[in-house]
Amino acid sequence: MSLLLTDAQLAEYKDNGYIVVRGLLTPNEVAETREEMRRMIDDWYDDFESSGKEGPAWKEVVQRDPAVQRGDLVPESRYRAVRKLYRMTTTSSFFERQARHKKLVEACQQLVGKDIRLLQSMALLKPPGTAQKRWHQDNAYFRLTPIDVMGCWIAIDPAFVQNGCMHVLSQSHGNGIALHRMPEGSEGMTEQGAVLYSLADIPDETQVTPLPMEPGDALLFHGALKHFTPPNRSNVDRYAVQYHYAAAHCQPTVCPIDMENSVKATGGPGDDDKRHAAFDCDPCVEPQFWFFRKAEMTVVGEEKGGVYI
Ligand SMILES: O=C(O)CCC(=O)C(=O)O
Repeated sequence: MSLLLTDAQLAEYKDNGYIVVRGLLTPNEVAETREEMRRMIDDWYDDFESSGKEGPAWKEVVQRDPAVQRGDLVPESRYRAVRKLYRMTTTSSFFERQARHKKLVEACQQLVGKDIRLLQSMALLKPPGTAQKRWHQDNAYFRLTPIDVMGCWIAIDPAFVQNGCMHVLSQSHGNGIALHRMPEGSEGMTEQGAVLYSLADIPDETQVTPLPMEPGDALLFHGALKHFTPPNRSNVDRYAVQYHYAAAHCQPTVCPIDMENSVKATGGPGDDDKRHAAFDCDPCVEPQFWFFRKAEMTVVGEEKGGVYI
């Protein structure tokens, strides 16, 4: 295995809970990523316009802004109607290959262990006007132990403070998972419940580090690092892709159903029937499920032509 990360970077990750790797993706790979995101959105719209239905699979992969869905907001383009693509590796061979990208996999192996699972993939489009992503620790959603869990957030557009770049609380990864809850006055576990579920105590602004990044730069961060992104107050998009990996030896500490109940208990009435329908796992049978979802894939094998197969 080649070593992408130097000893100094490994020490920095250990101390601070994150590192930024400049130019992890080449300009060509960045351009292909943007194209694939747009291709998926185009396919979704073609399907939607001909059938009039979102369809269950598409609804999960292509997540439109709720205001657009309600008809309260008319976006200037179909791309700006979409806030997030989710679990893209399940329908896109491009993203399935990208999640196995040699540099990505080898960096993750250096940080969390040789056998890794991809917990989830997402593309965060954050068009102008998009709200903040609240302060949180990613393992609050996964609840895996040990926290050999990490995120890899890759800028596809230039990311800066005004358009909502990543902000971290350096060295906040050492004390486990702090209390997360639904914000006061939120309406329980609606479709946005998982988005609203966030840290009860917001870090002091003066301690926070904004991380402006150029296209292709990657933020590798520990699953317990506190982080957030502010609203996009600019007039430009802020595309990013994000992969979460965990070492195969990680185990869930909370049964997903109990987890679900504790989220509900901190957040209002919820909608039992709707939430129940979101479960597709039996945690007692398949312990690698996180929260209420299954890991997307196991990354094993050998590197061939720049990807792990
Ligand atoms: O890209 C963003 O705005 C937020 C990403 C993030 O922190 C997350 O999805 O956990």
